[in-house]
Amino acid sequence: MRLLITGAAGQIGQELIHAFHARGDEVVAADLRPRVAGAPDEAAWHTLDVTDSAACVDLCTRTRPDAVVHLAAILSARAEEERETAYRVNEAGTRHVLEACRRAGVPNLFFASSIAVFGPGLPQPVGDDAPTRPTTLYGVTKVIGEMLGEYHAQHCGLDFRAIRFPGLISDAEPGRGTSDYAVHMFRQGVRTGRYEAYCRPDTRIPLMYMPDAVRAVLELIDAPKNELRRCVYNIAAMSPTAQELAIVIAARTGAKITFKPDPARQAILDSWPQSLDDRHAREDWGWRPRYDLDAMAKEMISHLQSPPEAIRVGAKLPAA
Ligand code: AKB
Repeated sequence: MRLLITGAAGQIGQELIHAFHARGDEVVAADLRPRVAGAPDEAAWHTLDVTDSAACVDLCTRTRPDAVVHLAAILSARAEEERETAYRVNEAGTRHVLEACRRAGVPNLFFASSIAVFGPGLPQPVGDDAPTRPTTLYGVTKVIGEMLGEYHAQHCGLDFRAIRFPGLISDAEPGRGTSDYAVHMFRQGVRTGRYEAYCRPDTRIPLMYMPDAVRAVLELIDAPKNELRRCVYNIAAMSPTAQELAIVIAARTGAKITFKPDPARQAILDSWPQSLDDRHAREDWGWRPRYDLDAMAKEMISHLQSPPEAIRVGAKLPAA
């Protein structure tokens, strides 16, 4: 299978390139940013600005992928500070990539959605069909992406599939999302022995370790179409409070993690679900997370404490 990944240099993209490559898929990586260190030599790297609709059509037409994996996006904290960029990349960019698929005859598109499609006040855990009334611009653009994808599925014959990702944890530098506090707790906790989190200790949002997220993408892309009852799926793994996460990290590293809430970022976190109901993903394509909080902490910390040339995060998955 040939896959074109937009936003390939981002937190998820970097890991997906390896995962697709490891199972023998051909990867066409596209990003505004230069080729990431460690990307397999075989992964062709293209400069792509998704705000340029002609460039999207041109790349899809030239590379003729079997599927596009559309990850390019401005994350939540940055989107509030750079609204114009968020409109162009998240809303127009997704529209351009969908239209490029239609015009180039690309039959499949995977879209990275987010827990951010949901807003405050929902009964927990939040199910797939809960109302999507986000209070962040990032969330609004993710809802638009989901709806545009479903429109293309209904009217243009596109096989559109999407996952609403929790806050993702990996050792890569996060890209100005609001769930980043969880990543920084690990990175700073291991590297400097201290971290001041910008949220309250009782903050609770859904989190997931990157190897589970990567496997979910592969499993949903591979799932037989006739077994999928919907295009867009919640997936869940764990929902610790920030304090619970800090305790687990401190117990393993001795790091001193403190809390100084930033009102703007706290408001975003408070608007998101505390936990997700992912029963449709479990029923339709057999989704199951493999990492709980302890398994994630053990592996993340050992990985961050290893020299850079050591194995990649999640290279060894625990048994199902
Ligand atoms: C963010 O914090 O913006 C993202 C997300 C939850 O989608 N990690």
